[in-house]
Amino acid sequence: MRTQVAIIGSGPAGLLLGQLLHKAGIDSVILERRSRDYVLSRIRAGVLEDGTVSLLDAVGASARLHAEGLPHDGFELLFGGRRHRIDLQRLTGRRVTIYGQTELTRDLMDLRAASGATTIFEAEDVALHDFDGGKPHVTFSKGGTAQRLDCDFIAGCDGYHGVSRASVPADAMQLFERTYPFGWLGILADVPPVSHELVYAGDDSGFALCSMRSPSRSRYYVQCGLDEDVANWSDERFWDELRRRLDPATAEALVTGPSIEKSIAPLRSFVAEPMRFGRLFLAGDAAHIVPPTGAKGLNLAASDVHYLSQALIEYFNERSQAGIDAYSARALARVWKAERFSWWLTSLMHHFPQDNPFIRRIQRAELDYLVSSDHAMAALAENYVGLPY
Ligand code: RFL
Ligand code: PHB
Repeated sequence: MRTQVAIIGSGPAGLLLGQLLHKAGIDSVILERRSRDYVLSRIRAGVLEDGTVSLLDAVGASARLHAEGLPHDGFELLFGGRRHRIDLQRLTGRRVTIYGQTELTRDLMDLRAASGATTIFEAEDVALHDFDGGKPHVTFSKGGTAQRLDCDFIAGCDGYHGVSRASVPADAMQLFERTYPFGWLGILADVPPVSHELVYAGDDSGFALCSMRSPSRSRYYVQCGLDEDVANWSDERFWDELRRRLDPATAEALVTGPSIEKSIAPLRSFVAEPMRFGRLFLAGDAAHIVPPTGAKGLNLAASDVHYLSQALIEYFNERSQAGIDAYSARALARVWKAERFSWWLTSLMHHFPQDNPFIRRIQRAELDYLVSSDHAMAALAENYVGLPY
């Protein structure tokens, strides 16, 4: 089998890259380790920057997003027993859109299937070869049969645990990492959201987030210890803990019901540099992870593949290496700003076990400052809606 670009992974990064290339007449094959249904069962991101929405517009994958997604002009910070609104529209003239990653992935998969491009699900033992030379290829097996895919380039869009980054010699890469001493316990439930906008709560009892997928489906999170077992969290225990972290009026308004998904995600900041090794490019979670507090992970995957598709289009259409040579530095410049923002918001809003009362007072002073200064709020807002590409 031969293609121009072998894409490893059919998450948002791989699927969006495939469509951006397809629009430009560039052929790709996606190799995905899991089944289609498995990929579509993962509950993840919910907040899209308008840059991400524009990319989905550009590939024609946004009809359902515009019909069913929820445009949000602001969000709220809850501390000191009060909710404070961050007016994104007033501060930046921009907004975000609430649309689940699962739905976005489904839209991109449907579009890819309709375009006739090849996706091979349940591709086992994917291995990357000769990406340092001129003849890269990928081997894998499907249903027990060994196969080989020859290509001009490999795009490693296979997430944090994928094979692409692991194929790069350790001495060719620098890793930057911070782990946090807590995780997020998340729940999805078919109950109306407690508020029409997201509420980030950072009060004395620990962080909580009230988010949503639709006017009838809520997504809630509470900060939890890394040693917590989801099996010990009944729905009742979760709702009690969430109520404890909200102000009385919000807690009173909370509508509870049976969960349809419950899981714990550890929080991590991670960057691998560079994002290109010869004819292999890394994009999305394969190259970097942010803690979810800033809602940046999926949006960074989108900006990476925007830069990467431009570079590849330039190469195939104009035979110019310039975009390819610039890819890693261009992508990393935006990645590091989102890393900074996500680290900062995580540090501001969470309880760290080692924190002493001094740090708690500093966090509170910063939150007070933030909601009293338009300059500080504007800095938060412009990062939240997404820095320019
Ligand atoms: P993905 O989505 O992990 O997709 C990678 C794909 O590669 C496949 N794969 C392989 N395929 C072939 N061979 C192998 N050896 C392979 N190994 C892996 C995997 O099966 C998978 O299908 O990475 P991608 O495309 O880079 O997308 C990144 C986003 O998924 C991620 O950054 C976001 O979900 C992060 N995130 C959020 N991002 C936002 O922008 N806004 C949010 O509101 C937001 N909320 C979140 C989040 C992530 C969370 N979790 C669970 C980590 C909330 C949570 C709780
Ligand atoms: C979500 O809805 O899953 C979500 C929203 C905002 C975040 C993180 C996750 O910051």
